[in-house]
Amino acid sequence: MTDKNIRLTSYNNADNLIAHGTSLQQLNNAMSSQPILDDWHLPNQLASEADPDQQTDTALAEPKTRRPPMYAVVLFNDDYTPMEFVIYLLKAHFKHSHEAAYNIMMTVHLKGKGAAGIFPREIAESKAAMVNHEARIEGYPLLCQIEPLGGN
Ligand code: TYC
Repeated sequence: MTDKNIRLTSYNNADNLIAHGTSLQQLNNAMSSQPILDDWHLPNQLASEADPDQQTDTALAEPKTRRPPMYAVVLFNDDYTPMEFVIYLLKAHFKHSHEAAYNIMMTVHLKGKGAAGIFPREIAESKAAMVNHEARIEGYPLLCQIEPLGGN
């Protein structure tokens, strides 16, 4: 691993991270403004910044498909919702493994907020509504909101 492979990222370019297949854990790291390691398989340079002589036809072509604007479904910490219930929600609504759910819950618990998943707007809205509804039914104050990723 060389210096060239290490890039600092911030929450503001989260859309760029997601577009390049970056994981939820990396988004959560970026959300708390921590440096992360990017995937060294990916180019370190945007096509638009590359030397024009080196650009390929593929890099210059218009993308044939458009990606929808993406939204993070964000959980907020509170002092009353049980940890086990948050882990249950992350497994049931976002299909996380027990370990991933535990890690996301602890991120929220320790840092105040954390992303449960990343989806197009309507799916993100529906997941947040279901999580809030289920929490209210159980009598817990858990708050779940959606946040546009950078570039929306
Ligand atoms: N802080 C809560 C507790 O200590 C746990 C918790 C985690 C609550 C995540 C909400 O979104 C949340 N029981």
